[in-house]
Amino acid sequence: AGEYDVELPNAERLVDDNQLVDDNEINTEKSLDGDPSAGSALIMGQGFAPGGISMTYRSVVLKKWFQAPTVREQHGQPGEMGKPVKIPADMKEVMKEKFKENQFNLLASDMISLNRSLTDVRHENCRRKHYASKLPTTSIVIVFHNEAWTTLLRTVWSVINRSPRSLLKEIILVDDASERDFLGKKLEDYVAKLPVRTFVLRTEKRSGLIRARLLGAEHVTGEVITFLDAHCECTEGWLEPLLARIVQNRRTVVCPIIDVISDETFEYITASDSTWGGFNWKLNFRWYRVPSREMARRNNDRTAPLRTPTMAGGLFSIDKDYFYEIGSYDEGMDIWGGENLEMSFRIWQCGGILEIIPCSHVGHVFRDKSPYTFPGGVAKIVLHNAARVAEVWLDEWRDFYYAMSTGARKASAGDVSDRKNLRERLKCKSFRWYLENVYPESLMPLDYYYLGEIRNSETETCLDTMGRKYNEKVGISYCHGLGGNQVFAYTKRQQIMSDDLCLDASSSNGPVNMVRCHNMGGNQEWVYDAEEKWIRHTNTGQCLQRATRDDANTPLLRPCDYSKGQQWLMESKFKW
Ligand code: LR7
Ligand code: MN
Repeated sequence: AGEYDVELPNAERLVDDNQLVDDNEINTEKSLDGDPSAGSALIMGQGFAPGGISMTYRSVVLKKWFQAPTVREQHGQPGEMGKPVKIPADMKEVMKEKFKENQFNLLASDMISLNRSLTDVRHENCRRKHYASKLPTTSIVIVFHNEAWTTLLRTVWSVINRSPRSLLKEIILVDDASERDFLGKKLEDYVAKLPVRTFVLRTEKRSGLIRARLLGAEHVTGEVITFLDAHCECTEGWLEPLLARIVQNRRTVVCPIIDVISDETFEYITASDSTWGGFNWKLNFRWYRVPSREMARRNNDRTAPLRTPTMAGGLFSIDKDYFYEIGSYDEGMDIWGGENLEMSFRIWQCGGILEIIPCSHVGHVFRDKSPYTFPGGVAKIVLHNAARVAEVWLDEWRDFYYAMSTGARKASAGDVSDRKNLRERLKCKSFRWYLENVYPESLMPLDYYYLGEIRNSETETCLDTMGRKYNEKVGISYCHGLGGNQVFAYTKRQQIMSDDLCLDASSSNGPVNMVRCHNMGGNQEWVYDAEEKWIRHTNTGQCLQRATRDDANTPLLRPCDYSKGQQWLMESKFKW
């Protein structure tokens, strides 16, 4: 309808099944506004954390569980209220050295209080919301490998300081074979003194974040498991809306908005509330703008839960029993990567719901590079994990993934029979169902005529993205038959696309550019005439023609003239 030319046959049904309780129905209590410090008692950080934390008892108007401590600003301390830390000029060298340890500014992190204050970043309507009076308890599971002391403990303190104590069952730290002394006994002694039960588990050998989380989950005694990365900061009111959503439907898996803690300055930067999770042909997780279809479903209420096709992976809450019912994690995945998409597809395809809860904000230190080793090689591990996702969940759309690189085609998925059995046992729906109902905007097109190289019949040259980026000209080069930059899909929407780029022309004599696919036809609509072998641009009526001069490696738009240079073959029907 309108923006998307695919039908959403089941979209209505989904809404009916799952909108069990409207937020407004339970949003009847008095506003929280008022004196937040009324009745507050100051408890010190028990001698091991700088600064004071104030525990506020607002029990007159509030439910028992709403005893979230609040953190006061500690004037003069770096980074308070989420502000950026400035490193003095004479410490820049030390800073650079320390950066390498974790791929973030460790010096800055070390300067900030473990209890640093943050601003309340929620939308103001969120602050007025009240949630069900009985919320489940949760255990926090944080896995880490060689994490820095201050980021790890600031994560822990932010949980302690900003979660209603009665909802917080315990904090479980899982050390995935770290090689840093301070993460040994020193850490155990430290957490033993925390005001919330906290303990450290250790994987015997490096097992990767997936299996480390599975170990943590086994020790959870709360009703809900909440996973966090080891370099997060939870903000005011982060937990209640997550748990409240699970109460409404225990098959809902919920993520906070993941705000950005700068890897350079540790500034707390609020992320957009209009992005959701998607993925590209390479099976990389990516943030994309929420389409208006989903905004409309939420009645344009920016505080309403947002159905997301995928999650980033590190920060989410899930009913503990449901976590196991739905197949926890794929134990065949190593170190890092893939598990976030695997779980996202599994949740949706097997009857669950995946949401971002905009009233819940948690910061995360985003880094450019991974700081730790990938035993056996990054590519091998990441491609292995991704292949498992493709094999188990993607059905025929796995071709898009394999088309993108020889590496992907060569990597082994290992034995996936257990996961396929799981999919059978849970009677999960097809990837087609997922594309139709959850993610019609996906870069993997629901319906397509062709996936493969597009060859000029005169010259044995193929359309080629040349690895170029947005808004650059599409190229043409010798057909190598290896996929990658020479793989295009010709879709039912009449796009010629490569991953997130679509061939696009805005004037009748070219050039032909690669522009982000907008799924709205226009300059991105091409008609392939299988008889004449023309690729005709609808808006201009012109035909795609190979480069006329040998040195020009970009195809042109010209009046259709039956010449061989305008004949294109879409024949090598994908088969790698
Ligand atoms: O071998 C390992 N063992 C571990 O315990 C490797 C990692 N880890 C720990 C690590 O110390 C950290 O606490 O696992 C956690 C996640 O690792 P990161 O921080 O290196 O991952 P990331 O933040 O770069 O990556 C995102 O994608 C990952 C895919 O496997 C995981 O799902 C991460 O949890 C996830 N992080 C987030 O979702 C936060 C937002 C990032 C985005 C987008
Ligand atoms: Mn992380």
